[in-house]
Amino acid sequence: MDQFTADPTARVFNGKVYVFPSHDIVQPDGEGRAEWFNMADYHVFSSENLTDWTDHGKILDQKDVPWADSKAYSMWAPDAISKNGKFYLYFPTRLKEAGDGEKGFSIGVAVANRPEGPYKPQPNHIEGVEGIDPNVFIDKDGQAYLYWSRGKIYGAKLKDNMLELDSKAKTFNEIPQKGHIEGPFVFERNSTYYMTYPHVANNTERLEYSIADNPMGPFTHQGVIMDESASGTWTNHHSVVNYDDQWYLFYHDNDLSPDFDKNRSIRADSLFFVENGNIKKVIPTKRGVGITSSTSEIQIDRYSEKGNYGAEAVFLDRLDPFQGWKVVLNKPDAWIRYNRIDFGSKKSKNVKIRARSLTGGTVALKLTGENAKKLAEINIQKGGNWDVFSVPIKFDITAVQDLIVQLQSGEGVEVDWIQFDK
Ligand code: FUB
Repeated sequence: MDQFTADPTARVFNGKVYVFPSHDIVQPDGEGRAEWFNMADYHVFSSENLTDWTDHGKILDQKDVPWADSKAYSMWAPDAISKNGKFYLYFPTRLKEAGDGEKGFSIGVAVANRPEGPYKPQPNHIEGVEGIDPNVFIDKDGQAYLYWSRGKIYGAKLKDNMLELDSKAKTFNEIPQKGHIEGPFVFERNSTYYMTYPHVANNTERLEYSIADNPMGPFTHQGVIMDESASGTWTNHHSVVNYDDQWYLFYHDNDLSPDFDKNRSIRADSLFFVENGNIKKVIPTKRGVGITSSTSEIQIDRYSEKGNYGAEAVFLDRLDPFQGWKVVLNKPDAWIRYNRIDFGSKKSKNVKIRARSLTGGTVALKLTGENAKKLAEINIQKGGNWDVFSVPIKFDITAVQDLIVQLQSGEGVEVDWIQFDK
């Protein structure tokens, strides 16, 4: 919520999730390229609980890459992987004096002793690679593979030093050829190799996958992981990671830049497999992943699901999206559900709600499932200003619960956050 991020690769290192995204910026004055991606550097982020994230700051800048055009602002989608105690950051950028288009791109490696860096770029890019969107997969036998794209997907073995190709590049021609394809991400589960990628089958990129019994294919097209974004954002770019026995899809959309889809924001949602190993389509949510403490300001505008009518999330301030959203409950019965709130073991006494309504209304809070009784009813008094309303809750709640927030009566109630106290 404090910068634009895109193309997230999530990896588990030392028991934590590290996310290596691209870093979109607004075009700097007199530099970069108008109406296009502008990306000068990379940051890395980490989290143990997928709720609280640390930004470890800048780990690589275009001006420090010896072989790159230091003014290209083309530090596109990266990947990172660990081998033999070292951490390798793979990144595409434009070669010195390259022309426009993907042709001028190659892929480089920067090496560190810790996931947080500092990363030292190699003097040259990887010989024999023209393209973008590097992805590295290390198989169970220790063999590493590099995949990348340039309209199609390519792949080759990597040498043990992780810095050079160890085979001729192969073009994966069996992956659908009609419509632009980029951003390969390969992972293995139960001896099946999943080649996942953004593909423009219709208007914008959707996430698809193919499978094989070998990291070098041939791959068979299997299905769609995520449909085209409703926002119209042209790109999507993703990674798949298993953390604490749960699979997650990291991807991006244009949440903080609704009018310009080249200033993107990363997201994550849980991913599930069906019994035959196929991937269940992931429905994007702003709720995302992780557990939210009941005593924090619960941003219910980032809900897991909403009812069919009368509830929407809109910016608190359209001119400053970084302030986040509010939920507007327009009509009686309009509702949203926010999943996985941790109420702990000590009972909550009161609930606070930051809200406002021009005409006034009553908001009901309910739990789901067997506990689906009314937890509280909060009367939001008529008035144009934000206020914090507090009421006692009607019964004891503990443990992790999903919460429903529903307009019981009245119209046009706006809610910023909800917080329980002990
Ligand atoms: O972020 C720049 C480019 O947009 C990436 O390299 C592509 O995968 C797409 O997300």
